[in-house]
Amino acid sequence: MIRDQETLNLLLDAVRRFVRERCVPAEAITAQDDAIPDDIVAEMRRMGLFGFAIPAQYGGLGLTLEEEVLVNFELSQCSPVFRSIAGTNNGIGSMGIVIDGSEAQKRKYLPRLAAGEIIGSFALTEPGSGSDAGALATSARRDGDGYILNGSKRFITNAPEASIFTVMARTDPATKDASGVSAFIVEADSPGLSLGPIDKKMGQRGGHTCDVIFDNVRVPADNLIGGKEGMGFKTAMKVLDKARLNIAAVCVGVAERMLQDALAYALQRRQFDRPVAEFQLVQAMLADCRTEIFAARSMTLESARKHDAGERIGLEASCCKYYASEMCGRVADRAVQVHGGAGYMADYGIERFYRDVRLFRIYEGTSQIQQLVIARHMIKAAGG
Ligand code: COS
Repeated sequence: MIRDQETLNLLLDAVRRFVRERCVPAEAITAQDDAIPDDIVAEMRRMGLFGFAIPAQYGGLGLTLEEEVLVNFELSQCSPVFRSIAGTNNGIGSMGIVIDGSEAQKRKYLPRLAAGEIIGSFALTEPGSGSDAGALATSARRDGDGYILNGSKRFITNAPEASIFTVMARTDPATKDASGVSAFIVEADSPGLSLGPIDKKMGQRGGHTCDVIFDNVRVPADNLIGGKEGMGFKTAMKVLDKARLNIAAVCVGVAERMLQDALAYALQRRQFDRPVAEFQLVQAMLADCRTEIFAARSMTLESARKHDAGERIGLEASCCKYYASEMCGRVADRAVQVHGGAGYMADYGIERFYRDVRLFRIYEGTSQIQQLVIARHMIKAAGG
């Protein structure tokens, strides 16, 4: 749903300019230093980009999902780490509180997340549980007016920068599945909470992940999301439904950028006395990219509209995340191919995108988990 086209157009124009003028020129230095320049992060804060998905009454821009997806199409037409630094505040690092948090939790944390004063992070994955998220082992034992958390979380995006974590932990030790899991807001400076070294990754330099370790970390009962035990896995899944649609939007944005780079190169690079764009085998690769991006863009927008109309989009979010991330991988591969030898060389930047986008098929649910979710929806709807 688009509420005010004119205001939205102003925002999209501002994001487009910011990406073209500020982020694209800083891509190489960000990858080289493994850090986004501070002035770019500060500008993102000023533009409200840390809280565009957070409701307006808590200091965010309060975009609808369709508007959010449109912003992500634009914001992702550069190295994906620029979106990623604000991505957790708009998504998995805040949405548990937005969707299931109490009024007091919302008032306490959301305004600072929306302003980008603090970074929020989502701690679900563990050394022993990834795809089987419901089997997590981090424990939260009730102790007086609080809980004591023990365990560790793995590959946590923005953990080194985070001030708060949404942590899924098991409050019912008698269970081994999703039913005994609760979600907590845990402040990063809580005694007993420590971070592992920053992970060395294939790509996405400038964005950081690491382990988060809980050693008898005391969390006040007020920080149990929604105030009810046993709801944490469902909170996590609801957060992921929305997050997966946004990852699809990110895939569309990055793919669009890679295609623009491939087309520009094909028009400028000459072989056999003509631009390589004139060769039909190169044209086929460009056309396949354009067609697949169009498809992913359309399905993402349609699903966002469905969500804004009040319908559940678990099935659609998985379809979009699955298709768009696989599409993005194919576009990256073709974009490298169109660049020929230059595609393999770091100076041209396309090989960096090729490495960066590999993550999309893995995080926030692998392609195989999306397939499983899609099929389960189909079987359930058929009464199976
Ligand atoms: N919204 C609301 N509730 C949901 C839900 C959703 N999208 N998905 C599942 N639930 C509910 C189910 O309805 C079920 O509730 P009941 O017991 O009351 O019926 C409960 O949650 C457990 O669901 P389910 O039995 O389907 O859980 P499974 O353990 O079989 O796990 C998968 C389901 C595999 C889909 C889940 O673990 C998953 O998404 N794994 C991937 C995790 C992931 O994306 N990790 C990435 C890292 S986080 S960035």
